Amino acid sequence: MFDSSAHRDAELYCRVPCVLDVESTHRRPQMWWIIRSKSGTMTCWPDKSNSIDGRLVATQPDFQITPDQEHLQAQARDLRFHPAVAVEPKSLTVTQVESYNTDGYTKPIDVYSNDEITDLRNYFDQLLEQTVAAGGNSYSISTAHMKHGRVYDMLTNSRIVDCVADILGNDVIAWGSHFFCKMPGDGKAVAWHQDASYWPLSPSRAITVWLAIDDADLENGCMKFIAGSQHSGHLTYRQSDPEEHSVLDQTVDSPEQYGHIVVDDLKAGQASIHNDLLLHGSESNNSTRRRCGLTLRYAAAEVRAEMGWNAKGVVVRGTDTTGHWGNPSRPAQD
Ligand SMILES: O=C(O)CCC(=O)C(=O)O
Repeated sequence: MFDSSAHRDAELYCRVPCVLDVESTHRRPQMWWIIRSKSGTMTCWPDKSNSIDGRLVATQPDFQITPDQEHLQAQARDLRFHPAVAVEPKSLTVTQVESYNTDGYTKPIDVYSNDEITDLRNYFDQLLEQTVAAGGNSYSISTAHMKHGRVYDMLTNSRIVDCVADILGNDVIAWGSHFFCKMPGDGKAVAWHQDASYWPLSPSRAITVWLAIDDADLENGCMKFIAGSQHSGHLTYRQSDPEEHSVLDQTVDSPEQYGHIVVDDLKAGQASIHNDLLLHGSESNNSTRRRCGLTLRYAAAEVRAEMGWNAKGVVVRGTDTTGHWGNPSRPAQD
């Protein structure tokens, strides 16, 4: 028997719990979900499930933050820049849409008031404390909208989705939420990279809203963009060296050959939006102030996701006519 409240559109899936012998890859055998979507796509994801009285009780799928390159390379992906579609944007200004198309990002966007972001910061402080107590760290809170109702609320906030729809069009999927929280002096950087290079998504009609939970500036390691680099396609990268202390594992060298550096400094409650092919990164936090940002990821509904990532996508605007995305409901717990 299988219990799960993880998916609102339960009829979209055929769920088959099974144990696969993956000893050949030197990993423990574990429980997987094999999922068949309405459109017939078969996907498979590892599941951190508990077995209670012989029943499987779903907790959460274990999506990798940096998926296996072999799997990614096996997928035919269309990694070209797709400009914003809105001729008459409703929330962004025409200038902001134009700057997104030219430079690959737009900033700053005022999202939360001082009171609202203070409340959200207090929430995050508690979440971080619980995460660390459970053995995680300040970078490990990922796919958080499938576990925490308050993160789901931020991801689906109509003020944010309105801006996203001005870029991606009327049918929008919200599929990712990951805190990048640099503690003072933790030494962690994010090497220059393109998000699309990590994601099993095609075509590359996906963007990130980077929401500042704390003030972010050069001193505490805010993001930097290479303006216009989204026009250069999928760039050559190498595996990051351990000395780079990067949170992720890809590094694109000599970034300034693709454009000039722009500092993404933001006040808490503000956000920036960047394209999935835009080259970006951040240096370590050498200040005494924390720098936490919540990355909220969106895609146009026409985008196809592999490696089971379609399970994460919430339909936040318009429709998903092919039923590709899982459309998980709001988790009950904060
Ligand atoms: O927060 C950072 O410093 C990096 C975030 C990032 O790489 C991203 O949004 O993809």
